Amino acid sequence: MRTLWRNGRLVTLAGSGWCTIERGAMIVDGPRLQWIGHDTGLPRDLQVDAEHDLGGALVTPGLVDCHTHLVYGGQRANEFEMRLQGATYEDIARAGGGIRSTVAATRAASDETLFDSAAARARALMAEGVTTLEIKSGYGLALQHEARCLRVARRIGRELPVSVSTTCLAAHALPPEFEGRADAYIDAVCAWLPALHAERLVDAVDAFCENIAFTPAQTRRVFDAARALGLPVKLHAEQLSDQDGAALAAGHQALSCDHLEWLSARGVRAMAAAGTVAVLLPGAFYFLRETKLPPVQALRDAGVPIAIASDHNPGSSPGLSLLLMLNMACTLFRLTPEEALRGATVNGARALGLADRGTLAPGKRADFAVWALEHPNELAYWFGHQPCRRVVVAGEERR
Ligand code: DI6
Ligand code: FE
Repeated sequence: MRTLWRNGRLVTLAGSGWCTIERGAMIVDGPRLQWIGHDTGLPRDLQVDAEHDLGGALVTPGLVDCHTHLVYGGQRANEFEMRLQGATYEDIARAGGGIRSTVAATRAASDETLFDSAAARARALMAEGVTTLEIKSGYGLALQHEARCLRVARRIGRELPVSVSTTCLAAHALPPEFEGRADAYIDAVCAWLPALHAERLVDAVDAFCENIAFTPAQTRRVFDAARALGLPVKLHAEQLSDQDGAALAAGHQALSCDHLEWLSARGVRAMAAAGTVAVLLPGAFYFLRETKLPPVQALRDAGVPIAIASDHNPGSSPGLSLLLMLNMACTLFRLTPEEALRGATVNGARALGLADRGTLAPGKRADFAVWALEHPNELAYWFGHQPCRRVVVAGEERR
């Protein structure tokens, strides 16, 4: 099936700057972009099965949300209220709430409930032009429950018109049955990975390296187990304190380090040397009322690619709008609108190890969004506004 899309304002992001083609056309062959250029440059003898006039509308690559915790039971509005009364995120976690309370609700939920709630969240993200979505486990914390959550994530990718990458985050928190035995829990996580990998449930392995979670030494063991299976790693690093996690992750050729408010100059250098993407998560920064900003200028100076994601989760970022994250990346972290859009397209894809998407160029996946906007800087400008009009995933228009 060959389709022609013509008369669009195409923001390709394929070079430096926005790379806009006015009155642009794309020839889509099956799931891929075959040709992109000016309408006037289309081959004269072109034969296509279908043709769409975009009416001058703005088109960008489909959005990539490269960090979500979409599969979980329950919600934590009670903890939001506790924090409003003065408790901190760390206090609540140390008292057995936080991630552990979501683990209890997730274990108690049926597969169907987990799927239905996660699919509804995925649809909310997709409505704003998301065509690729990463989904982490990390609220099961037992082999059977981590596997269940990863199967739900895979099912979302099968049943919804969105491409899903899965990440095993079994090293997210210590489950109650391992209280006081964190090293034994890490042994267990390392032992689960081969089975999860054999079932093809894992595209990458993540961990939470933090004083309320796992130490760098424990994180290293999880990474060694992942790399032994050939799985790429990523890390929740330097969110609440500097654990030197980014340098550890970069030493394992991590695809990304995520959060990074407390990232040191040493961490920046290590990430630059390894080509690791910095995934900034303004939703969690905002919702936890953090004040320490990630070192954006140091990342730019070192040439570390910056991605932006929703970090959707019930504890620190219960939001379902990637466009709001673009706005917050600009207002809170002072990214430019172009950096923000690159963060949710080409650099988000890179954080997932996906080189086949994130720009509009021949050979890339035909994933794109059509917007009721004049200029791409508006994607980071409006908030609480839904300007996405059409979405194409792997060449097929989403209905
Ligand atoms: N950092 C986060 O922001 C999420 N996980 C993590 O390691 C929060 C998870 C939660 O509070 O449920
Ligand atoms: Fe997270």
